[in-house]
Amino acid sequence: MRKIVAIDSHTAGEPTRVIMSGAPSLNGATLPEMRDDFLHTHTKFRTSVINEPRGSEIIVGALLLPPSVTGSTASVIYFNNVGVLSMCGHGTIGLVRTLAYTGQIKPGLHRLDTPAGTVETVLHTDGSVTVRNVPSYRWRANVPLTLPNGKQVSGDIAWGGNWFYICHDHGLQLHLQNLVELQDVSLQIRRALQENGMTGANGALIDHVELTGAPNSPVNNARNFVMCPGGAFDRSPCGTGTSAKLACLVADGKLAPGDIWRQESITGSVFTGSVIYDGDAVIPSITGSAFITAEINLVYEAGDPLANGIDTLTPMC
Ligand code: PYC
Repeated sequence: MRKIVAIDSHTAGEPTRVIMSGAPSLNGATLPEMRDDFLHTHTKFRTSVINEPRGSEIIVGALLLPPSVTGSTASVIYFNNVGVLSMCGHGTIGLVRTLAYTGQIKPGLHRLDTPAGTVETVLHTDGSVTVRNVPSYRWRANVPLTLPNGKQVSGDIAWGGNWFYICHDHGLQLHLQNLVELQDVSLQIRRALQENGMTGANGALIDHVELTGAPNSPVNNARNFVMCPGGAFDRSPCGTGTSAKLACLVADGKLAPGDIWRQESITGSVFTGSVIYDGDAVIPSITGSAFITAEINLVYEAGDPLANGIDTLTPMC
């Protein structure tokens, strides 16, 4: 009987599962090489942790590894139901909170190495966490797209640690009552991006879609709905998505260093964001809170036909 020990948390509603023991050891001299080894060689481990019946497609997993850069606390590879993420904002807040919960870190500055680069995090004394993300930028502005259903939309293509198509003119109210329509239009956008060969820099796949709109609360600046690569929507405002949005606001002259941006999610939870410049680069900081939800032993009994998780993406028959 195999066991994997994990700690679950949620950051603004979006779950993170940090693997504490039972992870495979990875080959590779660099973090991107280890990420590739994890992606290509350890699919069953990934789906056994994330997919039903032990998980769900909304969970982001975090695999902790020794630091890659001197001075960092750890390296981390984020993963989900379809693969790996270069970076994950809500996951980083959840990971920092988890390391504090287990007594491995105290309030203060902690660097974490991710495949997208090293991020600086600050665990505040009230338990909230600020993530100074990787340099973020808008790659293309106002890119028009015709969806498979004939609808026309436009949006910005931007990097915030993952690639996003950020769409303003989707025509939908950003409310959970519209979930089916929001999911449908996001998935149509993703299909149209692929069918039209639209990518991020260096041909990178745009695997996140962010629909933006007015906030529900007057104290916030905007609301979003973020469709993640595996077809689940982000319950939080999405750390990398908010970073990509901040980069677009800077490019439009609508946000400057010193300004605070309050980003509301489709569930009403909030991240605050700000930017600094590092030369020409825009470095976003995202602040939010995470809460521990479970300390778990994932148990895999011999003979369990679903030990590797249900593959919800491939029809069984
Ligand atoms: O917070 O960056 C994020 C994120 C990416 C996918 C889900 N959450």
